[in-house]
Amino acid sequence: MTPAVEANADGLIGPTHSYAGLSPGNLASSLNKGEASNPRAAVLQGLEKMRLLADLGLPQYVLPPHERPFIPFLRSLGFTGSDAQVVERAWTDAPSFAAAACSASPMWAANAATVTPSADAADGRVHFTPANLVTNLHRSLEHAQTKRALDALFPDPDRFAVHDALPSVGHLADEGAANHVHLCAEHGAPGVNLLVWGREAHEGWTGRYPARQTREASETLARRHGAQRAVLARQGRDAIAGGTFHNDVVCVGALDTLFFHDMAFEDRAAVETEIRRAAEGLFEPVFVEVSSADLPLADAISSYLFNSMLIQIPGEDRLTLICPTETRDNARSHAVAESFAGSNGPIGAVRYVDVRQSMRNGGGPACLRLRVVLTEAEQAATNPAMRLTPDLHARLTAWAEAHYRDRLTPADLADPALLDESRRALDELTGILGLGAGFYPFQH
Ligand code: SUG
Repeated sequence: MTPAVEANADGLIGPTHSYAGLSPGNLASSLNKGEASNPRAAVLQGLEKMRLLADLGLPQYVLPPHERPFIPFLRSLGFTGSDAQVVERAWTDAPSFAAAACSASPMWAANAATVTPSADAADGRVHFTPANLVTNLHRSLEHAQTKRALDALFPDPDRFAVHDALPSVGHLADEGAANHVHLCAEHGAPGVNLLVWGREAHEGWTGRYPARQTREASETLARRHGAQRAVLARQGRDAIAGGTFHNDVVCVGALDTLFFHDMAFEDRAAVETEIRRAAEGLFEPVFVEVSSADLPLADAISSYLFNSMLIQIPGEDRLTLICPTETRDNARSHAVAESFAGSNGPIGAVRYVDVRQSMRNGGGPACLRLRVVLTEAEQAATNPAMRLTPDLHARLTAWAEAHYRDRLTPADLADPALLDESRRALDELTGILGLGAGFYPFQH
């Protein structure tokens, strides 16, 4: 076995971060629709979280925001004229499409791609498939630019395979790593790939809210990546109806530990049995389940206890849970989280981070990061300009303070000045992250 560490690549929050209510089934998105956002506070909160993880000793990378408003999409809808006219006409004739074209949703990097570590891939490379995110219009616009970003961060084809997204059809609806958990004895060791889906491709889905991942999409990802020891599990139908739009809202895993709410899976006992069977001879899985009696689903969703980062801090034996401050503010969630510190179970410590701007759109600490297990040689093959150092953190902070607004209402998204501001910011960012001119379509 080649030793490895778990790196995080976080989505840098973009200048159009807003509350447009674009995601049915994501309760926070619906609840906060129309509120004013603070894009500057949002990006700084994200950067603080990245800095904390880097300071704890985990490699931390930055994935750049996408260009928004996304003019090529609006032009594809038949809007013509100058870019400013395209924006104006779209807001007049098709406001919901215009709002989708403005979303800063690529910040939630857990949905950027599904990742298979090299130890689990048949060809020994790290595999990435950007998620097609077809269930929501605003998110379906992400995958081509996400692939460019992953190509920039993981440029060596001998070590990394960055695939295209699955075909953009509902039958293969895919939401990326938010529905994938990798379990193993230690990073770098072969493990079990748990792939969680919400409906079947041809199922007549009658759920209250959309199920965003199909079984066939999960199967295709495993096949394409040559992912060994894949276990497929159905999300709990009642969990989706209660607002669990991704499995990572009620479940997180790291190393040998799966931490989840008792409503996460349709057939919990079968999931445990299959994981145990797949892990045979490799490790003994540890299941940490929280009951609905201790934490009703509604509390789990509003406080995002499970949308935490479960990490191994170098040198520490037990895992650390990085929760949003909302977990601390919810008495029941807080009690569950604090009970770990006093136990001798696999989770030994809890820390809280402020990502409130993102949380109001249903994005917790775990949503903001894509986990990638990397060996030393794989780390060396990543793009060093995209790795967070104290210097890059300082430069990005100054950059955000210079370019981002501190207040944005959904109505402000129609302001033609926002397009220019965002482009100026992203132009400068391509220089800071060494991405090269032409990284964004507007630079062509
Ligand atoms: O896809 N919210 C995102 C939140 C994604 C969270 N990611 C994970 N759980 N991994 C979503 O629903 C809301 C945007 C708005 O309403 O303006 C949004 O897209």
